[in-house]
Amino acid sequence: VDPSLDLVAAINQLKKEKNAVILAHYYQESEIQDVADYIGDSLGLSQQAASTDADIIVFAGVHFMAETAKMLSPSKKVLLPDLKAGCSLADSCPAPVFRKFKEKYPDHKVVSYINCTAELKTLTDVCCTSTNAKYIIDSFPADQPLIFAPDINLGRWLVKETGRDMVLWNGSCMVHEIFSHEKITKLKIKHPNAAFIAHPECESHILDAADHVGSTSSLLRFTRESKYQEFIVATESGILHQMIKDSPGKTFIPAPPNNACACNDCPHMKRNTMEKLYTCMKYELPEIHLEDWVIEKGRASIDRMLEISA
Ligand code: CIZ
Ligand code: SF4
Repeated sequence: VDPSLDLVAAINQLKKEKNAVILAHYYQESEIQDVADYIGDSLGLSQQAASTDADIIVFAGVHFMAETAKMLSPSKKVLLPDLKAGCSLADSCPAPVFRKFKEKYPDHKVVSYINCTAELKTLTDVCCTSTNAKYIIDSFPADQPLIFAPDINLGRWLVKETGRDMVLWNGSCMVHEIFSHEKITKLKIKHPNAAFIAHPECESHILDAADHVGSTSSLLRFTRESKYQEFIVATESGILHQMIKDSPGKTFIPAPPNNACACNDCPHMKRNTMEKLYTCMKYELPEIHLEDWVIEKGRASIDRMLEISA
């Protein structure tokens, strides 16, 4: 890419020319969020993907999210700026291994967090997100045994919140499982008036210390609506961009991980760059392809989620 090219202008031009829509996750770098048509968490973006009348969906996020967009809009071209933008959580539950695991529990229904591969969705009865997970679980009769996949931290939190025992798959997110309890405790002492907020993909000892636990959009709403002026935020640091935009007078401190970094970025999300966004729109590559049976079977689990939470 010519370094003198105005990427923002060029991307906006391509959007118009090709009737393309850019959906960006809150964990994308700020510049990408600012050029996007919609910014959201995985639930909000999949709803946008289902309802858009654009010809091309450019998904600035990770692979499983672009797959979900393709399942919901199979006739559209779905592009992902970097095909290697994967997800440690989705990767922690390979469908062939899960299929064998599931065979041990023939009476169980499967609820899967939407952060999983398209193929895992074909083995799932109902998908959920962290926003609607409690509601989805409660929609099953109390005597219906359930398997929850793939995130064990979210699963444990849901067992606690719903009072319902579930068989849990042992997967996790590399970003949310490395927050340092010790460094967070020190930060809380230094900022006694700050609210500590966390995403339920964090480990239970982190969640136990939180003033508010919620999905990406719930955390954003909490920072906007609560009376607190200062927040320590235990989730991917990309979300701070919208928090600061929504509440310019408030202070946001990213919770530190167990390494030398001051904040916690998802390396998969950050594979997408403005340059890659531009070239992907220009050449309409790389494109997401899914087999018809995967679209059909996987989509049923998302449709059930959207029906139940409507
Ligand atoms: O960790 C993630 O990738 C999350 C929380 C995604 C989402 O938007 O639900
Ligand atoms: Fe996957 Fe975690 Fe990155 Fe989200 S933050 S895309 S769950 S690795």
